[in-house]
Amino acid sequence: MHTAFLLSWVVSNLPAGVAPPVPLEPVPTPQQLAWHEMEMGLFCHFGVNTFLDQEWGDGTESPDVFQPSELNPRQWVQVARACGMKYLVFTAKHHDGFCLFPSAYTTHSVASSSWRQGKGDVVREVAEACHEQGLMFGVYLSPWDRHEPSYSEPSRYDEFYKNQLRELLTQYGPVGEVWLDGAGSAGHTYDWEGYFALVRSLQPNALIAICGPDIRWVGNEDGLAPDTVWYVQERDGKPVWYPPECDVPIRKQYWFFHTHTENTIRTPEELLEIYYRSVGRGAGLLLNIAPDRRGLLPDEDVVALKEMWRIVSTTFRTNLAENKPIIASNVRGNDLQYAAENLVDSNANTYWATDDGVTTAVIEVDLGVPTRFNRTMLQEHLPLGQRIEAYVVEVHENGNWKTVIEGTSIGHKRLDRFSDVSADKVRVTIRKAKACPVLRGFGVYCAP
Ligand code: FUL
Repeated sequence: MHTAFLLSWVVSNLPAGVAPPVPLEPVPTPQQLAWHEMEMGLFCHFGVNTFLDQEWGDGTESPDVFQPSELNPRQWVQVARACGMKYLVFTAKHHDGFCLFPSAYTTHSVASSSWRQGKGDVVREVAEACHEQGLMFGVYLSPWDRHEPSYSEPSRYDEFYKNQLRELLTQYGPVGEVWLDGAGSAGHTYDWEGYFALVRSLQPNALIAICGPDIRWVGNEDGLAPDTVWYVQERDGKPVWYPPECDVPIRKQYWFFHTHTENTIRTPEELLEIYYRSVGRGAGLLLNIAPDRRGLLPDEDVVALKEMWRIVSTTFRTNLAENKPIIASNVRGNDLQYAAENLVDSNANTYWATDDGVTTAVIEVDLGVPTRFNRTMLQEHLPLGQRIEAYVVEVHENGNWKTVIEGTSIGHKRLDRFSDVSADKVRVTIRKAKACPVLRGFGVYCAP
């Protein structure tokens, strides 16, 4: 008999394993889960402001000022991809109302510009570049519109806005995120529910962010999440999965390109700090690099981002705990399926879990020899909900256990930094959890 056959016969006749933990509701939608995996996206603010050295246009700008000389969104997407970004959000219309696509509902658009004799469509080029190169494409369509005359009549404006949404969501292929900015809208009534329903019907996989129900604004424009990040939030009186996205411009204060602002470009070290305090705290990072008047991402900004990404990828290239011996104080049903080995196997789909009711536990990795490191990474298995509330990381150095980190939430990813240690063992104690902990990954790294 073939061994392969024998093996499959044995496996298929094994008793069914211990049941997985019951999901801790609410849990993320498949689209939110996929978004957590993306971690980082590129925000691109581009429009009439780019050519006028301004941040907020008032809607009186002439479409003719929009004259990119070398527009090439493929370059934007290449940069994003090379720097670990998995999506791009583009300003199809900012507060000035100027549409970067030839909307049929207004004349305030690229169709009225002498640029490419009114035949240009920036949204199309950005969407195509994203789709070609495998980046998720997202749109920013400012609800606040300072040009559109119907804006003063909310119900008429709602129709106008929905028409523009429909254009963007039906003519440019898959749209993965719709970014609904709340700026400038205080006191105005929008048919938000109607907008959401339209997005759901036309692009059921699109995440509706900020004023929408799928992704929340982190609450500042510095790219920083608080140290403790809870995905479950109260919205309309109901607990829902509502993870934060940190949006931040690479040039301090400037979402759009301005001349003579190179001195405001954040340094690679500052960008790294942002990375640790957004992605490293379980939030998403949406970093803005504004295309310049050529229609390209400026070289200086790209250099800073690339250097930040080089440091991140060098740091996290080698997981010193990978496939090292690991033990746990409790394994669900003593079933191999939930073994602690799953934490260091580099397989994102397997996880370690404890028995129901066991909300404190320890895992310990044996590195074999004293090993230098200064970073750890923890990841929860989010399909079963966010569970862990407090944990401690200790290292075994010169024969003694020493605490290096006392943390709270983990979520999709928690990166912790501490000064160099030289330890032969490292352990993580889960001190408090809302239900039995379910972790999918643990990493130990040495940043240069
Ligand atoms: C803000 C806007 O007012 C800024 O211009 C920019 O678009 C930023 C992302 O959101 O609310």
